[in-house]
Amino acid sequence: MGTFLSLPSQQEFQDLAEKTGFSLEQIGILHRRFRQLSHGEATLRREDFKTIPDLSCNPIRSQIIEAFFDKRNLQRNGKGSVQQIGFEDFLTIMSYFRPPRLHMTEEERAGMRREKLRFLFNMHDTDNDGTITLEEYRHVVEELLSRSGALGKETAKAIADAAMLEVASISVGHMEPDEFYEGITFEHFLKIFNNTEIETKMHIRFLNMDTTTLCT
Ligand SMILES: [Ca+2]
Repeated sequence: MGTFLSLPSQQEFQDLAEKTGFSLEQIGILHRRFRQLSHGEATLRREDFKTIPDLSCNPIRSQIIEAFFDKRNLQRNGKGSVQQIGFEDFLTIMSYFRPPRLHMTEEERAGMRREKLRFLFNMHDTDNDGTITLEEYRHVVEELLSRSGALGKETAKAIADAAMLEVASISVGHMEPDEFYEGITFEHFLKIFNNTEIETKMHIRFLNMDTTTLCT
């Protein structure tokens, strides 16, 4: 038996709001969601995420679940992952999916954007070495495409390779034919998403408590 999850005090609610940028009301909703997922216990494990209907339809579900346990995203020291997360950890991860507030300064918006991109980057850089290699990238593309069922593994591989080549040319400019592209660094990653308004696009249908949702 784990520890039972208690309702945070008013003061704890305030502190969490300040730390994560969520409103008190949002924290209340997320707390209920957390409690539902953990079955009333104080921590969440990977298995608990497997019951989320919206997530079960997501082709990159295993990467999303892993992201919740990734020390880099939890802003803890060291690399690797943890076995279970508490409510504050949960809020920390959920805050990466928060849309930008109205009246944000340019600087705040840029900071938020960078954090979100860092989160996405970590999701792809599965071995924590600071580079998204062709192998890692291919893995994601294959998972995304395998859902459609129409494409074979070889085709998915070819699409990933072609996309990576394009990424390489955006990141480093002209490459000689014998030059080897080692992979996407975070700086490259920022360049690639330069024209994408990621801060409004990155969200997750995660608050949906409806358990009747079916995969489409
Ligand atoms: Ca890597």
